[in-house]
Amino acid sequence: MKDLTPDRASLDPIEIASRDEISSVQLGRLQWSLRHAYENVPFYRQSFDAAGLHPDDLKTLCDLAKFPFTVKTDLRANYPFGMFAVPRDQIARIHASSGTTGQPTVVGYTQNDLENWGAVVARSLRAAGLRPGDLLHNAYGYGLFTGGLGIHLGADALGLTTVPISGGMTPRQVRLIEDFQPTGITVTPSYALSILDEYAAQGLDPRASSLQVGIFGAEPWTNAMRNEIEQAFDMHAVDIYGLSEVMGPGVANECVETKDGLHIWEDHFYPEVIDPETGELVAEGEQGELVFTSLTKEAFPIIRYRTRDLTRLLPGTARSMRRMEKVTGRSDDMIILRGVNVFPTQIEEALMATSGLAPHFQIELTRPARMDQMRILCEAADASMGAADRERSASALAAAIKQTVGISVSIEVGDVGAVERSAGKAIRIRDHRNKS
Ligand code: DLL
Repeated sequence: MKDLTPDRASLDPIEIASRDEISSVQLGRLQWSLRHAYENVPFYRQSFDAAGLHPDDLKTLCDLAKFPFTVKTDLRANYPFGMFAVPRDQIARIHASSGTTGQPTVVGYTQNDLENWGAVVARSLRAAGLRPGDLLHNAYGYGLFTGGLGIHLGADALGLTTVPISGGMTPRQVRLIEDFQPTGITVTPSYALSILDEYAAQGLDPRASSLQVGIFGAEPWTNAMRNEIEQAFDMHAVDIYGLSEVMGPGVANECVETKDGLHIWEDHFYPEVIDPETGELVAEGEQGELVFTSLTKEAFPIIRYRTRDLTRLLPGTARSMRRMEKVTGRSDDMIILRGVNVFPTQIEEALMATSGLAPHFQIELTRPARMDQMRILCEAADASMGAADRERSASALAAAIKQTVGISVSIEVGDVGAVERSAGKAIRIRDHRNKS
């Protein structure tokens, strides 16, 4: 793999500034952001007032911990535009979550917000090793989802040539990668695997492709999956994180030279990690739920938003800004199986370590005789695999899960294509427990 480390001179000075400089920028911006939210969004005025707090009470960064949290239901209760801090006619763009689990969450951006978003995504793409003039195959979905258009903004800001292909039509994805010769690809890790399958289906060698780096996010993925993708394509695989409520993609990104967790662009997003049970800040470096406060957003300031994502904060390495460890999963996706906490990423790790199986999987939960059961549907690595080999791989995977996670599960090794594919975020869990 080619060394893609960006020149130090090409970085934004703040990325490598001293911690004191970063904290001083954060404090000024945080005071502005709290005041802006309080003065322009009735929800924040009520929630601060109810807690007996005023934006002036924030004298140091640590004072933020006194302020109340914001959660997804607060955003839903203010559907559609109640959380906006500027008049609707100053909103340049609206995005929204799909709303499959209820009222969609609507977010808005002013023209300045779009510029800042472009700047942090450009920073992310540069950290991943892309430079002006590179060609980018952007296979995140375009539309209300922030992935496609968010990456696009950053690619424009960095000066890339963007192919806005969006998700889906997998044979065409492969054809255009082969014809246009991109340096980078932006896509969910699960859809990258579908593109990989399509390479095999077309009899093409992915290692011979022009791709030098893939920038994967929008869903949890493990270091085991990173190895799998890097080997398969002979390219770097780096992690990009973000969420619509805070901005979209580009809240944090891994650096290609270290791949040791994601640097949070702390001059725009202030991170905290809390104990999800008590809401208290955890000790430095401990795992917990990630909470974000926006520092520069005009249209949709967000104060102490509980992401539900579980991670820990680590000191800076390739940049001065702090890192977040690869997200283990969302607290919503944590399965409690007969008293044991299980994340789909743990199943992914065990699957990757088992030979004879493709990297696709889905977890099915049922409750036949009032006992929770987990079944993992996965696939034979190749169509010619016979019943005995499948049986062997299934037993090996069940044993690995028993050993690493501590639960007994049943495994079904289906044919190639048996696991449902998605062109965006994979659906990892099918929970039938209330129906069985
Ligand atoms: O998924 C934004 C995005 C687009 C990020 C493209 C990266 C690339 P939402 O649809 O609002 O926004 O979903 C946000 O996805 O709270 C996490 O649970 C999960 N997520 C996003 N990035 C990662 C990642 C976009 N790198 C939710 N690792 C977040 C693990 C991630 N989970």
